[in-house]
Amino acid sequence: MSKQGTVRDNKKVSGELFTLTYGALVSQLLKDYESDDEVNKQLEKMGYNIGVRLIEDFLARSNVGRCHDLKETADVIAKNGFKMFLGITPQVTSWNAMGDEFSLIFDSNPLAEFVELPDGHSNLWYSSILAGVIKGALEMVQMEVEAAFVQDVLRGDSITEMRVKFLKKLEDAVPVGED
Ligand code: MYR
Repeated sequence: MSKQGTVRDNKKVSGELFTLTYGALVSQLLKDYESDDEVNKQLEKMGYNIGVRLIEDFLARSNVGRCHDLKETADVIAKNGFKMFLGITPQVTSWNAMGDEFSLIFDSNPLAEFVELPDGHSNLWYSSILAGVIKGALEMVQMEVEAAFVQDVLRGDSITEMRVKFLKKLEDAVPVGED
């Protein structure tokens, strides 16, 4: 096998392993918590904790500077953030009139490949962890947002869509002992 083939195969295997690992995490949460709502919350919380850490890595590895408006931020999230960590580029679309809310449409979702939702879990938002990642990462650049999936092909919707709403600009935190 060529070296290039091996690299591609390894990437595919680690992608599959990633999908399976995430599936195992969701399955475990479904056992541990009584309601889908609670599982959604847990996934979001985990994502938030990942996001607050991942942003540092993102800013260090990308050449992205400060964004001037939410449109720029949305593009950076889709074209740089998702590309860097998941190898996908969701479409940025459906801006509201105020320009403070947009959608990310996922044509592919590495977390959910070959996944079927188990019966009886119609309130589960399988990929909620990603909404949490966005919230956590943006909070670290002083932006409070709401983020949630509003459509998911796993639930029978025609597309997978995350809605992101800018809430407010956060003040820079004052380091402990310096206020
Ligand atoms: C700024 O204005 O300071 C730059 C804002 C950049 C925000 C980038 C957020 C990256 C989120 C990564 C999402 C990855 C999901 C797997």
